[in-house]
Amino acid sequence: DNTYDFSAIEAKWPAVWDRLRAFAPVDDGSRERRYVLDMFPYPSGDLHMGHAEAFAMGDVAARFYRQKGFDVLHPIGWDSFGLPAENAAIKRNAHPAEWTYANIETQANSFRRYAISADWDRRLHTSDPEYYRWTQWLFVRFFQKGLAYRRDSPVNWCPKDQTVLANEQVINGACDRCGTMVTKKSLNQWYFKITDYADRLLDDMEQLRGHWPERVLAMQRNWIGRSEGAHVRFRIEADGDLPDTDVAVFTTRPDTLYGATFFVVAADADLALELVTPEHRAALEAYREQVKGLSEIERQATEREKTGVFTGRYAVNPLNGEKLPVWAADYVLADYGTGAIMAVPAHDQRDLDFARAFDLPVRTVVDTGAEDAAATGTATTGEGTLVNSGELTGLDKTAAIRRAVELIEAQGTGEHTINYRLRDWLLSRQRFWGTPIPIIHCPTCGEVPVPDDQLPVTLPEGLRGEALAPKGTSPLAAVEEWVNVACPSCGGAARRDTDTMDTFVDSSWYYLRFIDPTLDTAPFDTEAVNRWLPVGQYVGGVEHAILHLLYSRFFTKVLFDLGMVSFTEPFSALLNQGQVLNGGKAMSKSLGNGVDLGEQLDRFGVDAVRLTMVFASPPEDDVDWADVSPSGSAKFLARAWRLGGDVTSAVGTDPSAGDRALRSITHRTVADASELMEANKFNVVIAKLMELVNATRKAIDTGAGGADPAVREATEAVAVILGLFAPYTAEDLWERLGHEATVATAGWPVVDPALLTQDTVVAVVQVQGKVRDRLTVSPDIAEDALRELALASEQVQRVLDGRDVRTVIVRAPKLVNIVPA
Ligand code: ANZ
Ligand code: ZN
Repeated sequence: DNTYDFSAIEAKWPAVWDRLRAFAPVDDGSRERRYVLDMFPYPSGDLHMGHAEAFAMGDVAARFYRQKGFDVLHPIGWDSFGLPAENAAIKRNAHPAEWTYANIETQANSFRRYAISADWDRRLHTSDPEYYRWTQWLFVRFFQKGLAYRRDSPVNWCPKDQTVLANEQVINGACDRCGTMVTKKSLNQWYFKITDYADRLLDDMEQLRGHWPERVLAMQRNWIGRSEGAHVRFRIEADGDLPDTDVAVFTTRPDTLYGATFFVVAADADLALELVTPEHRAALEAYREQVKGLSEIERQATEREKTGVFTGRYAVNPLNGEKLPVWAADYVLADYGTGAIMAVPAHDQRDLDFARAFDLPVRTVVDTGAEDAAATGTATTGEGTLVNSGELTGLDKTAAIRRAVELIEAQGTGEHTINYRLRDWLLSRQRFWGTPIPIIHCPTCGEVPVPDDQLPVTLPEGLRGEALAPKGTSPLAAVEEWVNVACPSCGGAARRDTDTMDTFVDSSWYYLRFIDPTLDTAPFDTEAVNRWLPVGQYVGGVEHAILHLLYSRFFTKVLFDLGMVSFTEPFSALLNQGQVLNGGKAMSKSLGNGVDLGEQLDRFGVDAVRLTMVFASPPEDDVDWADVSPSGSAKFLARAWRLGGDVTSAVGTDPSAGDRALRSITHRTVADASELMEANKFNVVIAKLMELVNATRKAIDTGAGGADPAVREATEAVAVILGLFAPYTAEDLWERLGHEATVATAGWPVVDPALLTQDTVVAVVQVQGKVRDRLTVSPDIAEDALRELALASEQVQRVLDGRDVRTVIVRAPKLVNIVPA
């Protein structure tokens, strides 16, 4: 039967792949290892079009390296803790596990249907006690190393979700999940000391350059935000009962010290309250109330009108002894630098705006050639020569920075320093569906880690529905019999920590656990992990460009320091796939432009959808589903599959006697496809494959037919390359060619360099001046041969429609023009 029926093919092969365990690595050292990983999914329902794209890209890469002879590890698992499960449970009076594991089953089935070439034996879920036991174990290691600590601090608080949010979960002052405006609240929270690793997180990006998208590296760099500058201590003069005190500022421009005309402390910092004189206290307190409701982003917005209050105090400039009024304002942030600045309005726009709002002096100290800030309202920030600056006068900016630092260091009033925007990682969550923090609070011994042999600390049973609703304290705190325990150290009455971990902790090490998710003596085996990692190709969305990647990089470095892994970067190469749009817009409920993946698969078949995803654009670009043609893909697949029915030579026939032009195209395609795959140009590979299918079809119809061994060679190459994108069709084609399963490990065709030397050219075939066909031919094709090929063309025959030919003009190898009678 020569009818392509995708449903029949889809029904046939999964069982065979399972039986063969076709996608499990052998890990015996006989082949080079390659770890290809997609960012694991969150079980939020069934798979959607976004998953279909991302996982197609990762799978294409995994299948390619398998064909190239690598021992490929391509695992799949689920990031299965988190808020959506909890919210669903509250709504349905259920347990989060019910929703979570049901969704995982649904997704797993869809992944199987989608023919992801995963090693299913390595499946993991971060919400399994067998997994989170080791998340807890790792937390304890971090704690023992001084990298996990608690502190009281104002945190971003979502009043609706009743939970603490990390800075990055606050988008324009609102909660990133519910949109409620975020406020501040003081809580005792757990942090990871990621700031200790700021320099290494920056420096090690050198290893990633060229292998990660440049924009992701830039985002990481900005997030870490390293600034070089100085701490300069200003003496705040005594006032009445208030004694004098030193307050340091962080500045990147110590060269501008002579241009400082006032001094600002963050209004919300305790320091502001300490400094303020009794006379100005009431005004400050009122102002602080006003500041409370503002997000960090709003406070830093440059276009916002500057506000602030005078504290009544004066700071003394250590270089020139000048007295500067001390203000409290919201444009200075409490938790950046020292929370205090020297204001240099001539050369800093925010300071200038503030000076103009409160009529403070503006003094130019760097002559940049531009007009004075006082006159224009625009601060001058460029290079220039120092003026009005004592011993700095006459120096250029760079030299003046160096000299100013020398002067304050000599005085003992300051020093060179490096400041980071990066903050420690707040990991406490007052929610249920997460990894419990394995710490016991003992009134005598303090914070005591749960001993390793008592891990995991499992989530308490019996909580479901309403009991999980956010209250500001963790739902775990309500389960007294769970909370009250004996101190592991002194045996006295103690209490468990009731917070759970940010789910980013779970996902910071899952790629290590995939090496052996059943191991019950350690989170992973160091030797095995060192064999497989770093991940050779990581695939995922740019939405994870900062946090997940930064946290995973941090974890890897800590594990390196603990001697548990031998590498310092977890992901050697990163591919950010684009989004799937519909009508040029992201799919969304409100736009009503969602496309249901299951429905597309039913209609066009898995292979057609996969092929369409990959063919639509380079993997990094968005795919607009309104612009693509899954039915066109299905037609192509049928065309490729039908070649199998026409090949009549036996398996293993020596191709060397076959048609040289076709052989040349085959070998050229295989060679190009290999290079293009390594450069992640998957869509171009498909375009080349389409040409090869056309050339093969033409050879069957016009050459020696299906008996030509070159036709078999070409069709086998089609099956192998097609297998990267359309595994069902390729497998079936392979069987039609007389082979046994599976084409997935048949091996990449060997290229004969002798066949590459002869390039091909495209000959255009016209009928009465109109282009009707294009033929891929040898550049030294004879005029006769080209004439015959052109006349044999299906398209030409269709246009001629039985008419006689009057003249044929041949300009080999590029052009044929046919004029009918
Ligand atoms: C004096 C000065 C003069 C400054 C000048 C800049 C230009 P980056 O590069 O982002 O690190 N600053 C310091 N701490 C601050 C805080 N907590 N809130 C708001 N602004 C703060 O920025 C460093 C500069 O930002 C510092 O250098 C300081 O202003 C300000 F012509 O000091 B500068
Ligand atoms: Zn104790």
